[in-house]
Amino acid sequence: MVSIDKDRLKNTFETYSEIGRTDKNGLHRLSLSKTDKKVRDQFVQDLEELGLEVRIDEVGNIFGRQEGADPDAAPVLIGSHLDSQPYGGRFDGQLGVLTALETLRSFADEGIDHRRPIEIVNWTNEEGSRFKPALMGSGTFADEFDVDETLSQTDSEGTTVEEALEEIGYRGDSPCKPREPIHAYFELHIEQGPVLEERDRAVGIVEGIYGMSWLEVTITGDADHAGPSPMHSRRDALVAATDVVQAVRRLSNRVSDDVVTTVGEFEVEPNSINVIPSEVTFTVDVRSYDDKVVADLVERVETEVEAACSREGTTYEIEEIWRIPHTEYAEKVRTTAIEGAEAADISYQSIVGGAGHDANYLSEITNSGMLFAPSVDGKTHNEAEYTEWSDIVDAAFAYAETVERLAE
Ligand code: HGY
Ligand code: MN
Ligand code: MN
Repeated sequence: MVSIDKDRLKNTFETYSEIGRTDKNGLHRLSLSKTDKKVRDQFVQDLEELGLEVRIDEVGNIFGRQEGADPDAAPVLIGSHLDSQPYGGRFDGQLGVLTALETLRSFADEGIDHRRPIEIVNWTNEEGSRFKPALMGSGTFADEFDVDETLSQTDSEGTTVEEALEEIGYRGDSPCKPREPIHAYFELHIEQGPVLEERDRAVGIVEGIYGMSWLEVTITGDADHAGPSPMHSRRDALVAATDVVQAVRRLSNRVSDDVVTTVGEFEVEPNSINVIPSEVTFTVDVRSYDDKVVADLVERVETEVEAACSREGTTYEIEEIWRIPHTEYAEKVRTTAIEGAEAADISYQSIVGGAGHDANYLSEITNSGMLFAPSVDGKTHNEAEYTEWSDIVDAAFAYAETVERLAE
C-alpha cells in the first residue's frame, strides 16, 4: 500500500498556487510568461531536492528522472502541465504535476523500489491560449508537430515560442523526442465536467477524449461612416460574423448529441463607435467523440460562413489551425488504474472527457491513460474551478497505487 503525505501535498499545492494567483483565487500563468518561469524554477528546485536527474528539452518540456532497479527497462512517464488559462483555475494541470511529484516523494520516503525508471514531466503550453495549438510540448515530443514549426509559433504580440523560451531561460538542449521506448504514460487531471460529482464517484478511469478542430475565421467588409453611408450598400463584417456565431451555436447537439461548439476569441477592426466594422477575426472550437462528426462540423461551419458573407457582401478566409482525432486510452493502463483505485479502496467509474490533455498525444507513442478527479459543479477554465481536498487525497492515493503497478 503506497501512502501519500497529505500535508506535504497540500503545502506544495498552496506554494505553487501562489505563483500567478489572481485576486479571485484562480491562476494567471500563461505559457512561457514570467509567472510560468517562476513556477518552472520552483518545479526544477523540487526535482533537484528529490535527487532526480533533470533535463529540459528544446521546447521547454521539463523532465525529472528517478532511476529504477533496472535502468535498462523502458520508463514510465507521469505528469501534466503547469501553464494556465488567462483566468483559469489552480487545479487544471497543476494538480496532475503535483500529485506526480508527491508520488515520487512518497516512493522515496518509503523506499519503494520500482523496477522501471520513472520520469515526471511538465509539458510546455498545454493550454494553447497564448500560443497555438494546444498540447504543444507533448505534441512536439510525440512528433505530431515539427520542432521548428513549434518554435516559430507567435503570440498576439508577435513573440515566437523560441524567443519566449530564451527569455525565461527554458530553451533546453535535449532533443524534444523520446530517448528510448516508453513503457506507459499516466496523468491525473480534474474532470472539468459534472459527471463524477453527480454520480458521487471518487475518480474517473478515462476511456477516451473527444476529437476537436480549431478554426480561425477572418471576415472582411468595408469600413465606412456610421452616419451618411446608406444601409443597403453597407458591407458590415461584424453583422456577417455575428450571424456565424449564432449559427455555430445552433450546430451544437446537432449531427450527434455530444457535439460542442464555442467561439472563444473575437476581434473587431477598427473597433470605433462610428465606423462600420471592416474586419472581424474569430476562432471556432468544435468537438465530438466521433471524428467523422468533427469533419462534418468543419464543413458546416464553412457553409455558414459562406452564407453569412453572401448575405452581407463580405469576403472571408478560414484557416484550420488545429485538428486532433479522438483518443482511446490503452486497455492495460485502464485495467491497472482500476487495480490502483481498488487498492486505494475508492469508488470509480469509466468516463469520456471533452477536454484535450497531453495524454492524448502520448497515446500516439506509448500506452497512455488518465485518472480524473471530480470538479465541483464541473466548473473549469474559470477562477471558481475547485476540487474538494478529500477528493484530491483519494485521487492521489489511486494515482500512486497505479504508478507503482505500472513501474512494477
Ligand atoms: O482545449 C483543451 O481542451 C485544453 O484545455 N487544452
Ligand atoms: Mn489541462
Ligand atoms: Mn485547460
